[in-house]
Parts: sequence; C-alpha cells; structure tokens
Amino acid sequence: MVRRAPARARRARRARARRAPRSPAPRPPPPQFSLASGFIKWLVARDEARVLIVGLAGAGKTTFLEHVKGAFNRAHAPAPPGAIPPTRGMNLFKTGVFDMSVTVWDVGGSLRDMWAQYYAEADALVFCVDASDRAAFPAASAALADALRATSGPVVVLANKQDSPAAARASEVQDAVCAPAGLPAAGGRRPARVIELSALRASADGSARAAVEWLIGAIAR
Ligand SMILES: Nc1nc2c(ncn2[C@@H]2O[C@H](COP(=O)(O)OP(=O)(O)OP(=O)(O)O)[C@@H](O)[C@H]2O)c(=O)[nH]1
Ligand SMILES: [Mg+2]
Repeated sequence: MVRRAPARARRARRARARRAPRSPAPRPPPPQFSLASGFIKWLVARDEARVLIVGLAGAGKTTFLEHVKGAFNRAHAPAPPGAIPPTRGMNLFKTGVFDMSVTVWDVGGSLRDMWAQYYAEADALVFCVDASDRAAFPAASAALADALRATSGPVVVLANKQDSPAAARASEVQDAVCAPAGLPAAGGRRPARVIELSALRASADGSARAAVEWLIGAIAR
C-alpha cells in the first residue's frame, strides 16, 4: 500500500511550488578564455591540425622539422648538419600548439607521387625553398603550384638557407617562386606568407615556432 503524505504537508508543498519563481532553462555558459590559445582553439572548433611540409629534394625540409621538434620539445636536440640523410619516406612529429594536437609531416622531395597521399589530410602547408639555389626556382614554383591546387588552408613558404651569402630574400622568392605558382603576395584567397630563415638555427632563433604558430592561428581565420 502506498502511504500518502498528510494533507497539511501536501498543501504546504503546493504553496511552496506556487511561490517558487520559474527557473529559466539552463543556458550554455558564454565562452570565456583566459588565454589566446583557448580562443584560437574555439575558433578552429576542433582539437587537431595537420601540417604538411613539402618542397624539392635538399631544400631543408627535414632540417626544419628537426628544429620544429627542438622548438616544441626542449628535450630534443636537432640533428646536426650532415647527419640527416635524404628522406626516403616521411618523418612525423606530434606536439601541442595552442592546446591543439598538431601533427607535422615532412615527405621526401624525391617522392613527389607520395606528396599526393598527404594533401587531402593537410590543414596547412609549409613549402620549403632552398633560397640559395636560384636555378631550381622554376621547378620549385611548379611543385608549389601542384601543392596549392591539391590543398586548401594557410601556406608558409620558407625562404630557407638564409645563412648562405647568396640566398634570395623573401621578396625574390615571392616574385620568382610564389607569384608564378599563383600565390599572390597579399590579399589572396588563402592566408599565406614567405618567411626568411635558416633551418639550421630555426629552433634557436624562434623562427620554427613562429612559423608553426602562425599557421595554426591562420587556420582559424
Ligand atoms: N647552409 C644551410 N644548409 C641547410 C639549411 N637547411 C638545410 N641545409 C642542408 O641542406 C641539405 C639537405 O637538407 P634536408 O633537410 O635533408 O633536405 P630535405 O628537403 O629534407 O631533402 P629530402 O629529404 O631529400 O627531400 C643538408 O645538407 C642540410 O644540412 C640551411 O638553412 N642552411
Ligand atoms: Mg628530408
């Protein structure tokens, strides 16, 4: 048998319910970010980003990746010059950037067919140019054009090997490599920039970290 509360208790409960203000439906809390990193993550609306590094053989992709590792992982000592063999497959590094899980791949420059397998996965592109090898600029530009056609998202073009006295500066790489590939200096449909650096010291001078952080921030725009 179900026992009912006494009548007086039932009346008091009904009166309390009448007096109680109707509570509004719970609303999701407004986004509050104590750090720019959280804001960028919110804008990107996901937890992962994938960055693909391509460029002609010998341009310095793996050296740059070594210094990206060094920049985001203090325990990693980048391999010294001469210790990195030509890449016969791909190299991969995973790290956190702005609270996002970021995977960076570097694919061998002599394996152009293999680049295509990674294009669809890439959220952002790094195109590495040996700025000291002007004779290779037309080939670099053709390779960049292919990569641009097959990807979307932000692009960083590295004008690498700036420690070489004869290296082309960013403006020359822009004119000779990027523009013919259809990548304008500014105001194009995708965020893009040319960064001058020497991959050999890119963890020490902050340029490796700056390039990756710019790309991840640009994914959100
Ligand atoms: N002087 C100078 N040499 C560099 C720089 N970056 C890379 N190199 C050298 O260029 C050569 C090729 O570098 P890698 O990093 O192996 O080039 P890669 O683009 O990965 O080449 P693949 O794997 O064959 O596609 C190596 O001897 C590096 O030490 C740089 O900033 N300055
Ligand atoms: Mg390599």
